[in-house]
Amino acid sequence: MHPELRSRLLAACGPGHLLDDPDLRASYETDWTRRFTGPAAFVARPPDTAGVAAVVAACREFGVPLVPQGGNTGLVGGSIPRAGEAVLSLRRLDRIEDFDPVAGEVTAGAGVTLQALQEFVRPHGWDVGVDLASRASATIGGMVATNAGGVRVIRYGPMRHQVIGIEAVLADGAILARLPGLLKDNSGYDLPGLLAGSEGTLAVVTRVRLRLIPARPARAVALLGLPSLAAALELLRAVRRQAPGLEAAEVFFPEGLELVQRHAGLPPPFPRPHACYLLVECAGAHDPAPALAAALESAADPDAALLAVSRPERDRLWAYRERHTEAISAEGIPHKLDVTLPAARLGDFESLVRARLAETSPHVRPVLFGHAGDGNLHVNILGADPDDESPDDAVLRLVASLGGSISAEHGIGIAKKRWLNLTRSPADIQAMRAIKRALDPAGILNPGVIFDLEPPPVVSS
Ligand code: 2HG
Ligand code: ZN
Repeated sequence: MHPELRSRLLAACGPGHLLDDPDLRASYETDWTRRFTGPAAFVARPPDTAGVAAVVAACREFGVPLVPQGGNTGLVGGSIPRAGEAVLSLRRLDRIEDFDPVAGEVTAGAGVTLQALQEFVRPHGWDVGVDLASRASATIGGMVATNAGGVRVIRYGPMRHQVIGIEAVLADGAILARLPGLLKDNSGYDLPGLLAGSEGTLAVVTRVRLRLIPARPARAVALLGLPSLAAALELLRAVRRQAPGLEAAEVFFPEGLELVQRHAGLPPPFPRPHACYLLVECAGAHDPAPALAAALESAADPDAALLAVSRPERDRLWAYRERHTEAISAEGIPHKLDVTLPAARLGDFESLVRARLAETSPHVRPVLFGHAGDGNLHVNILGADPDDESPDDAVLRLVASLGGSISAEHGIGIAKKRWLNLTRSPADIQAMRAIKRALDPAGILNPGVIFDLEPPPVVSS
């Protein structure tokens, strides 16, 4: 490393926070799935926004591209170096500030974990609108940068909907500050909205002002075994109409349940197996259990229906769904696809995708689960070589042909950029490239994520 770059980085990060020893870099160089891995030139861990700005400015001057990284829970290779870029870790920006318990707003540094923020606001009667299984490691900055979804989108929307202000470092080291944020603000382009979901390619998110949701202490969770996804979706329609405060509507299937039982040591939830499992959660100020039980009464088989109200019982039911990701990972290195379908096509998609994979890649094992209420299924594929993209290709082409999107919540990263043109038009991609060129002309922020600056050869649709 050039001595001047080293001294500027050391001044920005402080002693012990510029890591170039391979052992110290290792945990920043491989993603959670273990599918994406690459050597970093170094890892810079600045303590605050000024430090981030100084790192970005120095790296830009010396032509070192940067990969911003939060809790490293991404699943699409978007926060892992690919060609010797440096990792810019935001984890030390972990301050929670300016909590307004009257308005229900808070400012979180990019490195605050979701769980730390939940634990901070909940005793005051507030909660974070987004929740996800990796809450102990996922950071608020990464969740905004990827527009994370999770299990409450059906009620509160994804991360972008929670953001009312943002502070971010631009590619030239300038600090863009839209803090503290206003609930209504139509004074020009919505920059926080643009940066949410930009996957670290336009700016480095350093602080975020979030609107909170009222904590809803009265909760009820139901887990149901059903004969098909179509039956689960039909029951969900009834729950939506009749049960107040639906917060989550999740599905999984026997292949995922078997992995969860085996790797997490959980007992079967019901005396006999079912083709599809639906988990719903309702929450409000008053006990939602009676209305939820009434909504389920006519449709659910009493031997395949569990209702939980107390926290430990609810957690016990949620474990069947939340532990899918770790159980799949314990079985092998999956290809992870994360797709949305128009609501009316979701039921067809489940059977079509299994048939398509059986035909095109008979050696792979698909594991499906996801957020039924959002039309979002996670298609995990076990048994495929890490570099064999043919099963991914088969699934994503099917999604495109049914009018869906190739990414519902995990983003494009590097894993899916080959297929971006299947569901985004040439005009869309051209506009995104123009924004990237305007904000990061030297291409130092997360190069090669979402798309390459020079158009790659296209996949014919
Ligand atoms: C979830 O819904 C996450 O649990 C992870 O989005 C999905 O592991 C996956 O594919
Ligand atoms: Zn998900």
